Amino acid sequence: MKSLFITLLFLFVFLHSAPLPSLSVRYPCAHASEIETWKEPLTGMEFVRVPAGCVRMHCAMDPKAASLPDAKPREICGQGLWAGKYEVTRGQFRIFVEATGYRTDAEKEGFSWLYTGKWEKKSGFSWEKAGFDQTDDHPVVHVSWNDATAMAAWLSETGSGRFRLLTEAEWHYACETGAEADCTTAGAEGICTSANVADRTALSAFPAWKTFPCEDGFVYTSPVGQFKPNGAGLHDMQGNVWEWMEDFCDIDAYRDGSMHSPHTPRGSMHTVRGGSWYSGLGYVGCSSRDVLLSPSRRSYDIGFRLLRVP
Ligand SMILES: [Ca+2]
Ligand SMILES: [Ca+2]
Repeated sequence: MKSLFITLLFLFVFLHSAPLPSLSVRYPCAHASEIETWKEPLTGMEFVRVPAGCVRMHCAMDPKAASLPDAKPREICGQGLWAGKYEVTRGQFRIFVEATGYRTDAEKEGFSWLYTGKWEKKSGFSWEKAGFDQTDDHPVVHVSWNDATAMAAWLSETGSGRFRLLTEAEWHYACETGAEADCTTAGAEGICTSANVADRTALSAFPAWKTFPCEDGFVYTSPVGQFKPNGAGLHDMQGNVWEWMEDFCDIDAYRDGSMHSPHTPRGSMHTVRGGSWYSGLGYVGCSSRDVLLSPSRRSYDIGFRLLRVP
C-alpha cells in the first residue's frame, strides 16, 4: 500500500509539472462587436458563442513520449459552443450552495490542499476560506470535480438551459480561438496583460519562485475579467485558476472527430487545463494540462468554467 501511495504521489508531482507543447492552429480573431453573448438569469453567468471550427490536439501527458499514440495530434471539429465568459465566481457558487445546502468535498472531509513548500492537506480551507483574500467576484477555489459537476447539474435543473463542464477538445478550441491573430498578446512578458500567472508580484509571498518577467498585480486569484480576453472574447482561459474538464483526454474518444465525445474518465483520473496564478513559465497555456488522481481533489488554485449545452 505504501509503495502504491508513493507511486501515485510521484505520478501526481510529475504530471503536475508536465506542460504540453503548443500545437499550431489558425483561427480568426473575433472583434468585440461580433461576439455574441448570453446571460443565465439565475446566476448572472455570462456565456460567449465560440463559432464552429477545428482544433488539433493530442492527449499525451508526457511531451517527451512523442512516439506514443496519444502524442499524435488529431484534428477535432465542432459546430460551435457556448463557453462561460469567465471562470465560475465565488458569488455564483454561493447562489448554488445557498439554494441547495450543498457541502463541498473540502467541507465534508475538513481539509483542502495548499502549497507550503510542498503540497499539503490543510484543515479548515474551503470555497469560503481560500487561504487568501477573495471577494465574490473572484473565481471559486477549493472545489473538486464532484463539486463542479454538482453545480452544473443543479443549474441544469433550476436555471435556464443545460450546463456542464467543457471537454478537453472544447476547452482547447475555445482557448486557442484567435490565438494567432493580433488580438492577443503573446510571449513571456506579454502574458501579464492577458493572464494572472506566477509573476513578479507573487515574489512577495513566494520569493523562491521562478516567475514570468512581468507584473500582473496579483499574488493569488484576481477578480474574473481583469485581463484582456482571448480572440473568442473569453477571459482567464490561461491562468487565474486551473479549470476542471468534463472528460479525461483519451485520443481514442475523439475518433469520431467530435469535440464532445461523452467519455468516462479513465479510472479516477481527471484533468485541469490552462494554468493558474500559481503557474510559472512553461506551465501556462492552451496546451497546459495537469492530471489529478481523484474527482474529489481540490486546492487553492483549481476552479472551473461551465458550458451551455445548445
Ligand atoms: Ca499573478
Ligand atoms: Ca483559468
